[in-house]
Amino acid sequence: MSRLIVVSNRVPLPDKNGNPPPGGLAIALHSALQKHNGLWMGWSGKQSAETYIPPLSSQRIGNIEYALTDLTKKDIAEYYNGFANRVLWPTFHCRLDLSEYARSEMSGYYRVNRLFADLLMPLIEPDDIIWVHDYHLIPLAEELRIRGCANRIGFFLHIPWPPADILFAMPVYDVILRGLSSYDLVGFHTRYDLDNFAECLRREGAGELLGNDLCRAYGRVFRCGAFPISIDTAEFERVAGDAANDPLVARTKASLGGSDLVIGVDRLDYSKGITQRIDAFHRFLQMNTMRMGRTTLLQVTPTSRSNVPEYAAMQKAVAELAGRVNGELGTVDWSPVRYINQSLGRQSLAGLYRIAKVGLVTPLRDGMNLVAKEYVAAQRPEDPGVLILSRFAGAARELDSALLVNPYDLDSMASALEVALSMPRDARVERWQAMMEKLRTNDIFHWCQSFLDTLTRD
Ligand code: ADQ
Repeated sequence: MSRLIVVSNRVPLPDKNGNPPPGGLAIALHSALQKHNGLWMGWSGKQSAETYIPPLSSQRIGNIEYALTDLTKKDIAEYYNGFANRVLWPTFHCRLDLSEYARSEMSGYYRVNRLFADLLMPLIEPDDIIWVHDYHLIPLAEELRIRGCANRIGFFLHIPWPPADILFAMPVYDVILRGLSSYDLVGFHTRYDLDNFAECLRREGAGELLGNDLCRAYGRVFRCGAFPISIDTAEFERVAGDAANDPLVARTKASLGGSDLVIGVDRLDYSKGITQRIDAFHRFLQMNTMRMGRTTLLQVTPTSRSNVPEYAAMQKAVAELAGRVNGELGTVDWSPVRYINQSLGRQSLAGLYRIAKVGLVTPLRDGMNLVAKEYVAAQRPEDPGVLILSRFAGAARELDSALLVNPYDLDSMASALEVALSMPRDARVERWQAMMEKLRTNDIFHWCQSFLDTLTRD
């Protein structure tokens, strides 16, 4: 394969020793870029002076060149906090009630995509393969084509693709839909997302799937496919195995004094169903009073996108709810919910997954959900915990040996918690093995390679 160019909103730069930041996606893309003398372009995360954008800042680390651009305050407000995170994110997660469309933000979104195309164009060589990531950059291929780019360009959507009636409620949905037809490969996490995309094209009278992964839309033929993203399974298993002596894990275990741990780990985001989860845990305790004082929900939730008003409101709502449950059911020596807003290191995280009897992963809607996969990979093979997983996470398509629940149905989640905590070891091992087999085959490297193989296939 020729040189690979990856374009994403943010670029996970390696540390001063050249090691990529932890996290399967960053590691897999870095390894693909290393192999192909790659280039990774994106936003630096910095705000430039009011109107002036300096040229790309480039640095080479190992075999990889990183090309970063700053954005103006207006760009960040309109493109990132605006159209991407207040229109596309809620709409694609079926939260039309939270979608705040404004024309200025849409034009900011396109302005930044044009800026990316202008900055990237001079760096592209004829045989380069370009891989664009996620909802921030849907129009990029179209902008590159307008500038004469004839290279192979692939796109991967990390969030779900919504059903047609939801997409069509978004003003300018047609421009977004058409933008995808400029790619040579459009990848989704699951077949459901791909079917939703095809249904949008069909209802719009704009195109159809042709079979053999091919799609015809807006006068172009391109490939489409489902590529379920995954984790670095072997590495996660190894880290979890070494985590017993991690000080945070040891202290947490000691502080539980033998009571059962249920764990939830998510960015603070309304798509993750955190308030419904705490409500379900509350109901579980009310329904199973013998579990009072003997079960703790640890909810680890770093804040995210705090400049978007819905996220600030949510932070308040979750903290209040956790406080209310603790006030109502807690005792001097036991708090039912431990709620923290911190990011944890990989080893601590893996170790906490391992000591938790239940992984409670209940998003209202999620493209994939890597926490579910990490929880499974971190378990002790001879005595694994139980994964309770939302049907509306892309991960549920593969991890169907989890206890699958509807996150809108508090009673079913509460019942699943009791089933999980009282599940015999043989049943836990059987469910875990079935899931682990899939994770060992479909790890993040497999995901990366299969996307690139499909993109470069004739
Ligand atoms: P996210 O919405 O961020 O990703 P997810 O897939 O669960 O959701 O990934 C979160 C990652 O952050 C996991 O690797 C997790 O370990 C880490 N993380 C979360 N809380 C943490 C904490 N407190 N400390 C340390 N690490 C923490 C988007 C989509 C998903 C899709 C991914 C990848 O929304 O559906 O699975 O991209 O495509």
